[in-house]
Amino acid sequence: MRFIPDDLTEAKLREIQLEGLKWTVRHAYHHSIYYQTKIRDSGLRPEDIRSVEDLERLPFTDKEDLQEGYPFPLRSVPFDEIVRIHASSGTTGKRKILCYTAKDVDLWADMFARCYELAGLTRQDRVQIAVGYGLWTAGVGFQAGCERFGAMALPVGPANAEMHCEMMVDMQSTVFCSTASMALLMAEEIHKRGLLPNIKIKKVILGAERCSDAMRQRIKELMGVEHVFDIYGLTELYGPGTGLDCHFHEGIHYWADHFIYEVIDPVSLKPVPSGKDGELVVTTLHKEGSPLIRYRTHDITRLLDRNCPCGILLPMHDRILGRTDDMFIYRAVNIYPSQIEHVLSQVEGIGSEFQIHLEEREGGRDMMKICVERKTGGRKDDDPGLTELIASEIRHKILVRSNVEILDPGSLPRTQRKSQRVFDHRNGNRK
Ligand code: DLL
Repeated sequence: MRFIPDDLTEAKLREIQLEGLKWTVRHAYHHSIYYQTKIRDSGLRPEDIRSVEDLERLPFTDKEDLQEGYPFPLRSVPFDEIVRIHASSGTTGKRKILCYTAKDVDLWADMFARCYELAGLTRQDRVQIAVGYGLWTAGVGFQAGCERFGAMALPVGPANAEMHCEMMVDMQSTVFCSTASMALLMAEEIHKRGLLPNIKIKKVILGAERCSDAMRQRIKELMGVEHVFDIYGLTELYGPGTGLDCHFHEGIHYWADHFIYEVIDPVSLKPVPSGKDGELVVTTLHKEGSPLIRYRTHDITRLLDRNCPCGILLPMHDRILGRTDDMFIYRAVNIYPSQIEHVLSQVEGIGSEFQIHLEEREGGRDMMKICVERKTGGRKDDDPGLTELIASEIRHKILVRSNVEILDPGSLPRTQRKSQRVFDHRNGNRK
């Protein structure tokens, strides 16, 4: 192992976490007015942090805190130590801007290199990077990690399918990195063009959005790849590369020697035990530019309390199951898109793409329409049966009525970015 530590023990990890936590609280308190005020208001001083358990006494940080301090929220170093900024678009309000010191950028590349190592790459691999460059952390994250690891980076970025196909064939790329939506788009394109015999992609690394099992399976089949790896990350926490599932695909290993993950109940804000779903909260241990103290990601997952057969001592969390702010209310029922996705993924005869449309009918009654595609090669005559089956499954498993529309394969939009699943056309979108 070159990047993944192989000498970690639980005791050593706890020692690293305690030192890192103490350092982060001291650093943030003494260099950021924002953090100083927040920590002081909670009645704490940095010296009060004596064990990892004291983390729970610290106040949370949330996305609003990043907007209030715009344009340099959470900044904890002088400007002359900042070598780069990144931003995530954010659907409402101002962008979230995060600053990085030279050490942050360096550490992020090391962490990302662990992902490539965990995915079993070698320096012979050719890594085609199909995510966006620029203010978004994605492109530069995948690239810096690849260069640090020592494989060949092909920084194609979010180019069109034509260009990606050409590069795959000419450069004989072996690894493809993108969002889940882009990987599906490319897999279908390769299939349509009959390019499978001419390409050498063996591994796909995807993230930035949820990817259903059905979607993963389709990508595997159409691209002829051995493994599809799930990579997690968010702008606030460096960017992509904060964890990846190994080839056993039992969960996402994360770098607990660089950050502490807690999972909390988003209502009571109390930590939930391992294995139970909740909102992921992150505290960094070595981040200088914009450290995070109990930052609420709003991503839903669970910590996994088991050892992975791969033998790596870094702990795991489950795939991201959704976001607390993805939830919508339909006829007084709280629904996450991932619940609909789960029902759909168990229905034979349909594709992996779907859209949920919420409409307000005359008389004020809400209606939910679920659009899905017939499986490639499926028969139109089967549509009425499929419609009935899906509506009935939704009724039984989610306890709501819905209309289902079966579309021709490939008719829902494929995007190079993150796919939008829910379209709420109702007045004042009920959340
Ligand atoms: O999406 C960073 C990234 C780029 C990760 C490319 C992986 C690959 P943001 O734009 O700040 O950063 O969005 C972060 O995306 O809070 C999750 O809701 C979602 N997300 C990221 N990775 C995954 C994943 C990047 N593997 C937000 N599965 C996060 C599900 C994911 N959702």
